[in-house]
Amino acid sequence: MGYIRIERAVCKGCGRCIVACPKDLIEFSDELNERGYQVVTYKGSPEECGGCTLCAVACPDLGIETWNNRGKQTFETTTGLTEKMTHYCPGCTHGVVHRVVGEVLSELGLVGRTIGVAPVGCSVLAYEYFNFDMFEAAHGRAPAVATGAKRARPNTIVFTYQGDGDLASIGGNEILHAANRGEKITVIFINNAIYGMTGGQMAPTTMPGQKTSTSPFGRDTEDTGMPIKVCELLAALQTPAYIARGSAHDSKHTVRLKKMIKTAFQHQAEGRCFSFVEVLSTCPTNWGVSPNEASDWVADAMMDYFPLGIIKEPAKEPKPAGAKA
Ligand SMILES: Cc1ncc(C[n+]2csc(CCOP(=O)(O)OP(=O)(O)O)c2C)c(N)n1
Repeated sequence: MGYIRIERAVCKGCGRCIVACPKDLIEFSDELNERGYQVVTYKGSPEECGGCTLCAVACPDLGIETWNNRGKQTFETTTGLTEKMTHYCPGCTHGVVHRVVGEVLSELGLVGRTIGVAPVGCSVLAYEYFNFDMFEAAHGRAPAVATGAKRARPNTIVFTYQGDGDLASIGGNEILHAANRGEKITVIFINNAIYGMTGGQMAPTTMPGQKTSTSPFGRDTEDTGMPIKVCELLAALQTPAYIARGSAHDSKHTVRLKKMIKTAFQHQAEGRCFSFVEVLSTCPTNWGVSPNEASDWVADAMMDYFPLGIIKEPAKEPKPAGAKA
């Protein structure tokens, strides 16, 4: 029989796992945990869960492990992250992206060789959560710090983790030039359409009409222009090797996102320059909606304007004559 284990202590009651379960086997319990969150609980009979992992993939808080019908563990916590509980709000997908980056580097066997650069923004404490050597950069300056680290230690894997205020606003020039120089680094860009840490101000990626604390009547594109599509902007440069956009708003998209992040790090591990993955992410607190409404908003409002997929990749090498198609 399949099995899921829900870690009560870390559950923030966001309810993303409830929506993710294809068999509707998870619900809110009546209990609050030690931190005051209403925790979720398994409501099915033991044999109903097949251990499909979708609940665990949706969880931003490393709160769920799963086993399949043969008793094999299908989802376990990655060694790419520390065991520290994050400070993120319930349903914030920073936690999901942290986990995916940790899983990828762990699966590629690169944990011991990796240096991360944390930004200023909600993920300012990322150095507490990633199990790699980490730098903290000044706001927007992560690509410069990463450039120095990679050039000084070419055999390491260096990545930056940056929000849209950090990367596309104050750090807009930094990222453009790091990409154009072809720095052999990987950039993980969290696009949650807002400045999260400072109270929900408008970001360069805020959607037309989106209400924020500095655009209370909705973003007016007559005054502020259209949201910046950073992937497409960087893809116009000749140098970068790999540019992709994924989303962490639900489990299915997170599985695809993981492939993109893996490819990005593989390019760096194989010596190719500059790989970049943008992640459409949620900020339920500053958007003023529930975690699951936030996920729906990514799908309904953001994904049309910010299309998902591989935006730029190296040309495939031609197959040698006589090789099988
Ligand atoms: C030089 C400088 N300017 C401004 C700030 C204030 N500040 C801190 S975080 C932030 C924006 C964070 O938004 P984002 O990068 O989108 O990340 P999020 O918090 O949404 O994850 C700003 C403007 C700062 N810390 N330093």
